[in-house]
Amino acid sequence: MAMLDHADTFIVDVPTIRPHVLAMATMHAQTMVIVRLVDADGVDGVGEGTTIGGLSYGEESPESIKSAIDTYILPILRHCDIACVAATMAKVEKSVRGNHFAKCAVETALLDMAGKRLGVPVSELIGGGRVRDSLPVAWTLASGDTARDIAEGEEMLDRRRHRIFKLKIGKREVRDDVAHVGAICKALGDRASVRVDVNQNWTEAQARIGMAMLHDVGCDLVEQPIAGDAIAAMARLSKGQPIPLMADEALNGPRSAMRIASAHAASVFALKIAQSGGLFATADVAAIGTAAGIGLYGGTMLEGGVGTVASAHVFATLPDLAWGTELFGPLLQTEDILREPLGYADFSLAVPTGAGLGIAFDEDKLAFFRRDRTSPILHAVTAGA
Ligand code: MUC
Ligand code: MG
Repeated sequence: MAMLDHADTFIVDVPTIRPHVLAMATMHAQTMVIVRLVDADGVDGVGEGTTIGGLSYGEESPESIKSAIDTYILPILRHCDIACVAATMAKVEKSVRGNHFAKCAVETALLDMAGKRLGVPVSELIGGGRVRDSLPVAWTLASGDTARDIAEGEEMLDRRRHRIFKLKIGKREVRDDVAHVGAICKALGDRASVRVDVNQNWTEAQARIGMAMLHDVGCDLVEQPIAGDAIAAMARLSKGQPIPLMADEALNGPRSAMRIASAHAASVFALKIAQSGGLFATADVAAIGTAAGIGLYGGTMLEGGVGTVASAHVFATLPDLAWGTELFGPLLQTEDILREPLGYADFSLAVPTGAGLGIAFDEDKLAFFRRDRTSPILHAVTAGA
């Protein structure tokens, strides 16, 4: 039995290492919502709810995530045995509709606490348990400039950090975007897998032409080319195109996974813990995908260390992760808010082995980057920033 003693929910803004140009927004910073729960025995757990570009990606903003947690979810937790994570989240589900990002942050914190109490990593509490200790990691080339993207890709290959690259397209004319992708495919050759994410910005007609052209220039995968709710059109494109279509924005948990699988509307699922509504729901989405013969890919909302590691614990339970992952979020930020940065080497991310999430904050940096900070501290940050 464990009762909630106190909680802190706060917003953290950290600059990105370069502008990150997406079809719907250009990011200069990433904003994370962090929730920290402490039970009556002093066991604590942390979770993260992070989206991209304010309200330009999805229906929850950082501010609404914090408000949903503080106003509606925490009062429910105060009446639960929070050691029982699934039962607690089922109670939350009864009173809070939608708000998947907020629920994911809270469920992550509860699982972190549960893992610490039991002395096991979170990956052992999901699905059938952990089956891998490292995950292949893609990098997104999205500087907005082809030559700079090629140089960045070369650098990542040289450093053996990434050999899967996702290009963000959909902002320019289809032909211009394809020329950009073709130039990068040509430069990197068979040393890398090059994929694109259109973030819903094409019409079906544009996608029909664009996907055929992308296949011809050597692109391996097209993520969410058209609107996520256009399931019938996604099915037509999946059937008619030689290049695989990956569902991202279309996936919002197990029910949407079932709809997409039944309609044959995608051949790959981008699994995202926040979009799915939590770690348990992500495992369910993965199970539906696997049962339907759909390939799995570990997606990201460009979370910082907490959300990235929570995702890694889920993806570490998947025996078949044919398309790898893109858990590079912390590397896009100028500062890591974790005491021990995550281990990226040999094109992979090492999944922490400690109890719970297996991570701890750098409290000084956290205090500095909190939006509600009260004092302008920090030697550690000002020196290298
Ligand atoms: C998305 O739409 O998949 C993931 C990587 C990246 O650069 O943006 C995201 C969001
Ligand atoms: Mg995407």
